[in-house]
Amino acid sequence: MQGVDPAWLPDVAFRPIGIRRTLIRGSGPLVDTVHGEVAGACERFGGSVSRESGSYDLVLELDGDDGSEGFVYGRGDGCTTVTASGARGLLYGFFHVVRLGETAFLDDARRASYQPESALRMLDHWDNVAVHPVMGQVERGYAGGSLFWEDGRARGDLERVRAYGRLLAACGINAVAVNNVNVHATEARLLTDRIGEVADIAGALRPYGIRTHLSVTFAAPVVLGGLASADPLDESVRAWWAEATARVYTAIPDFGGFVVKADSEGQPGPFAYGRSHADGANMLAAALAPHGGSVHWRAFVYNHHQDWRNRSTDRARAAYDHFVPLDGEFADNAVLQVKHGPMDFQVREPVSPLIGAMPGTRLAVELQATQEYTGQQRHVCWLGPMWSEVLRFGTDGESSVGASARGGLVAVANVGDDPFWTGHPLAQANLYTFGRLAWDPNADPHHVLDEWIRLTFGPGPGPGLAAGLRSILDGSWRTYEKYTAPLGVGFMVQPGHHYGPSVDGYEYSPWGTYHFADRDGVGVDRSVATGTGYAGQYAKPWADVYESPLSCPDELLLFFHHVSYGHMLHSGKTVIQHIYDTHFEGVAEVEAARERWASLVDLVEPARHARVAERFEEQLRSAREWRDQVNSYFFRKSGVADERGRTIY
Ligand code: GCW
Repeated sequence: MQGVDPAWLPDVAFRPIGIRRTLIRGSGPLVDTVHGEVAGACERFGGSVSRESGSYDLVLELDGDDGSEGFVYGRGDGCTTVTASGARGLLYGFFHVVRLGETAFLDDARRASYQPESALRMLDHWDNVAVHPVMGQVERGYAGGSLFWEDGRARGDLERVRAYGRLLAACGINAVAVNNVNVHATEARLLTDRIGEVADIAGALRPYGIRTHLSVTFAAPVVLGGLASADPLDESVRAWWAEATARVYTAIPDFGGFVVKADSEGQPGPFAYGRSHADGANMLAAALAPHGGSVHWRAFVYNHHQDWRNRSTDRARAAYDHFVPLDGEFADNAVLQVKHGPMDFQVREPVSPLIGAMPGTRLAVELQATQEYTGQQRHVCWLGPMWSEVLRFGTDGESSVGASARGGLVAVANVGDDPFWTGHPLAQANLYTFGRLAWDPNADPHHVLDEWIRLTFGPGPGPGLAAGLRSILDGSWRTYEKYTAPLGVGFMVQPGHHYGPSVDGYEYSPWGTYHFADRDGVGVDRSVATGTGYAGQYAKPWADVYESPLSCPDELLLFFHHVSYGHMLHSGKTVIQHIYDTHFEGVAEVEAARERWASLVDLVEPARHARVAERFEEQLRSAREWRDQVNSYFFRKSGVADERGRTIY
């Protein structure tokens, strides 16, 4: 497609397959997709593809269709084989060969099977159909308009959506929710009279094994159905949902299900009727069950009308307090979707204590690929290491978050109609990494990054280019953390749009995101002994580790404790000196990354190079602003000078 970046699927990645003889066995729409891929590659590079037996270099075989997604890969007697017993498995096996490139046709390889760890690997789009007066087309979107919606309707030309589905399949994603969880009036109607538009999008994604999901408003029976109530236990309400859902399946037979944000930040929910969130979720689960769909019910429920003077209310506690008492009450096809941290996608948060605390509930863990709080795709911030830490975290010291996420892994999408997909071309690495980690939460994110570099800039990007990209991206999350809010305290952003520093931006706000800095110290006391009790929501050993400032890891200290500026960290620095040092270091690291990028000018195509170079200018400006605001704020509060005598504005 013209003008659209091929991202990790440049033509050249298909050359190793395109010059060879491929045999494809099996039938069905996804086999046709694979056939089309191989045929296209052969047209470009001269090889051949057939469905008859003979002598081949590559055999792609679908044997049965049991709905599984794994595949067996092997090579022997000069032939590479992929065998799958489910159609998606064949598709993923094909892209596995693409990823391997020439290697797939070299030495004999042991047969190995590949299986996704989690059955649902999903992207949630916070896209509005109509441009919202405050949030724009894509809420927290930093990559232009929506891929799906334009001028208040589904795009007529869905070629780009198809290309998107292809990119997603190539990194293992199998589900997409196509509209914002904040469901406004226009978007609400996607469920009913506008379902045809959703069906068109689903049609463009289906050839790549992607199921379509829809965010719906809990108030739909009232706002769309004209009923007097949306009470989940009211029979007429239940009947309305059952009918509406049946109509959705008539339009989209493989529809994935609903995503619901209820009783959260002003969205309607079951509380208005004195019902529990299990009642609400189960009503929708019942409507979806006959059709094989699921409801993704979000656990992001908290009081956003807080009084900052009331130190017993703690937003971090909210999800656990609301949902743990409901463990065991949710239907099998109700998935509780939990943000990975207890707050809201900050650069550093502890893992949500809810994950691991609801063994009788299917949980999905939600990450945020869109960089709302991590530089809004103007800053380089590769989130692979953060996500990997989260997914490998042992909630009770052993069982990992990745394993607890039986209901799937979800990320808020970071793409739009930008020619580079993600605004910042290097933010494509986040999308790719999410897909690969969702497939295998134990994968080494650095290998995933190398893979992304090799595919996107390769094959065989010169060692200089690969090393340069690695050095720019690898530590970029920690760099971002250094120049923004320190030691896990979070926020300190400008209210509303959340870009750029404002140390007290949310300090006296009803949203409940505080740092409590005064002239003696900073941080939120969330201990059981003297604070909000949040630390006690963890299983051991974490409840003990977080309870005391002596055992709490440095990077989370201010999330869990209010300490003096002179408090000594495990690193051997005082809190105040840590703040100064990291802020100077963070800016220096951005300067170095910008230089490194400049040095790659002859190795990267001009448009991509220029786009990233321009974003680096803004990142550096912004990092300096963060450094100066944070350092001067804490210098003024504490009165403690920088021991290295640097200028603090
Ligand atoms: O962090 C907040 C965002 C909102 C978002 C909300 C959520 C879709 O600022 O824009 O709303 O999270 O996750 O529901």
